Amino acid sequence: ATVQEKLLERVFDEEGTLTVRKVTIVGVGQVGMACAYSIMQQGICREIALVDMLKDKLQGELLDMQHCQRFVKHVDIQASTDYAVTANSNLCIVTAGSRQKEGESRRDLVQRNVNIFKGIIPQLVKYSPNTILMIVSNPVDILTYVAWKISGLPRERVIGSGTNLDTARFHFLISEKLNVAPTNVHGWIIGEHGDASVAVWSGVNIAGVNLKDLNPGMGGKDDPEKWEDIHKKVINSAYEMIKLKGYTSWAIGLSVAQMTQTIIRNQKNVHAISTLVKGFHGIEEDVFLSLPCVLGSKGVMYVIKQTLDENEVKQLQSCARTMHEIQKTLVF
Ligand code: 6V0
Repeated sequence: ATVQEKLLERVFDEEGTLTVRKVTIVGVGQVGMACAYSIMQQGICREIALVDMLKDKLQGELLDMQHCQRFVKHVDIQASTDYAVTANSNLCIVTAGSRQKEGESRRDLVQRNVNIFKGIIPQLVKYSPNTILMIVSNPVDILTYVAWKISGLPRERVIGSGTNLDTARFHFLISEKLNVAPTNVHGWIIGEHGDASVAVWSGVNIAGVNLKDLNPGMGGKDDPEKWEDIHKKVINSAYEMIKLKGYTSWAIGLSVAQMTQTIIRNQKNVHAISTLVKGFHGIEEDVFLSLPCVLGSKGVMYVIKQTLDENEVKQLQSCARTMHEIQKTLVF
């Protein structure tokens, strides 16, 4: 008998008896591993499956994650280039693909990453037909649309990480200017993750005090306090980090982990995520952009009908038209 047989008396066969909470992450680069690490560290699920096409990198990351297990709430980690490892995932997070080089915009990556998605998305759906897909690869809004089309999944189960991260950056910068903690800053960045994002200045508040009531010029060109610079910094932050450290990782990892927790635990928190926005704020195109959404274990439960001012609506509509034009040029 083996040591295991001498030590342990089997009471029942555990195969198939548990409802396992499982998350797959495709792409084990800087972003994928920051997501995996944050999700593991926070004990959000029971199983994590990692997929990439780089076998050695996968194996190295697997070992490193396994050696973490002594320090965290135990999570089973698997890694493979074969998508069979992802079977029965509740959530599949896609971070695979090219990232921006210095001077490139997110939109410059589009056809390259669409080609990669053609290989990935059908495999994920084949092994986990009931999964929610969360797209992180850029340009995230367009790729979420592409994933929705390729997957054939209902709209509520295909989301993009969207402006949840931009919103967190916004809260941080406002918190610095006011000397109030970021968690107590309320306000939203919606629309495109990236250059055309919309800051909803009309709703920014601390403890219910609307900041625009205190400074009606807030967010506009004629504001002596130049609050608009905060939104510019949010837009430029990825470019700045790419110039300084080559990529961005930790904050997107935590942003994805926060939304993963909402989904896995059916928490109904509101996040700014990329969802099908046709019909909202006068948008007529089949495009994905971020709006505040109530998330649960089946995906997007509700879209919040935010009160926006005329200028904010105009910006959203114009962004939707641009997205639609780009989508028309894509081959998939
Ligand atoms: P990276 O470090 O180059 O990692 C990308 C990974 O994808 C690599 O390990 C590749 O081997 C893998 N990969 C490529 N093609 C495939 C394929 N066909 N199948 C499986 N794996 C594949 O890039 P990084 O992790 O920095 O960025 C990944 C993506 O996330 C990029 O598109 C970024 O632009 C995007 N980001 C999105 C953010 C967001 O807020 N939505 C934030 C940061 C980066």
